Amino acid sequence: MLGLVITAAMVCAETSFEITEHPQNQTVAEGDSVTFSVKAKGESSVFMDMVWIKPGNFTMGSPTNEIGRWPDEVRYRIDISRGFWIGKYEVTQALYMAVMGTNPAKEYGVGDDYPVYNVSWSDATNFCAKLTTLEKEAGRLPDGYAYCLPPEVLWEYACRAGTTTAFNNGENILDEHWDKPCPGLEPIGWYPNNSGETTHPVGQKQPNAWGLYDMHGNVWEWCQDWFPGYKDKLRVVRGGGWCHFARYCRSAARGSGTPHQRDRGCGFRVLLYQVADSPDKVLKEESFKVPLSTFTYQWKHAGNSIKGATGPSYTIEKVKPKDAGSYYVVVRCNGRSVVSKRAHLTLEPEKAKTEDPVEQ
Ligand SMILES: [Ca+2]
Repeated sequence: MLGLVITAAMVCAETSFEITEHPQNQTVAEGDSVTFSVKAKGESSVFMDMVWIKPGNFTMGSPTNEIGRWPDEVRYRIDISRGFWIGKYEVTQALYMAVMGTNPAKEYGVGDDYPVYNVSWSDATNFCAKLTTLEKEAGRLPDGYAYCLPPEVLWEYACRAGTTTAFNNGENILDEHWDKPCPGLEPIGWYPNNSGETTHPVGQKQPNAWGLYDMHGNVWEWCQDWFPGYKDKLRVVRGGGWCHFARYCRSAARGSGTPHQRDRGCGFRVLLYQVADSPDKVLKEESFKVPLSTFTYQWKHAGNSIKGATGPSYTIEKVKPKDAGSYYVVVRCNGRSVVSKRAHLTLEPEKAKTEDPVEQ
């Protein structure tokens, strides 16, 4: 029930905004500079929750007596020397829409707080890059930090949260008939025996000890890595999903997909890390919310997009005759857009040269 409450508070994709000041008509002389500007006001409450994961060490992979294991789950002792932030939830459709302006999910659960799926590894990394850019532009992300997909070693460290069992609640698979219900997985994950063949809103099952939801099941999660032995061909996915039995949902289980494959059962969660040492020490919180309500602008002249004119104002340094005409801007926020009124730029007729001597 706690999960349900948090989910409801977390994702509310109500976006309502309006343009409060439209660009104004202007009349200038050739060679002058002119600026059009717009003001948009509104509210959006799409947030992304990030959780701090402390440095430490753990054993990656599974013990040889774990029921359901595959031979590639070789055990390694791993030291994690630097902490990082990871998404508390899988990236939801509202978050994806807020950043990318589209929602590729259909048929297998559609709604703001459902996890996004039908996204390729490339889509997911593009999301991370764009989110990094937006957050830097908004002044919320210091230099030296970036969003990315989790390397699988960090994914498994965060998933296990100190556990060494098949699932992060201390439970294991007890039945080698892989299609049978798994009581240990039931309270923490959506998998074929309880999913009803669809995804579910994030955060409804119990979190792990570090507060992360849906690390087992719901949607598979893309990781950064190439699948071992398949460099340049397959990327790693982790955690299993609503359409794969309990065996695939174990902490150590590893799946794969081609980088351009879009699958109904695969989404992702983001990781925020320090790319390089940075003088900024802004990010110290144990957890924080990223408000994804950034306005984006695209100015247009005579109906065509003006390259690079993507701010709340647009300046022409030296007006030429070809610049005359109508201007407007398309303002977007969380996938919704509003078009401003048109403003006309008119050139003054050439001034009379009164300073010239009058010829007799
Ligand atoms: Ca998942």
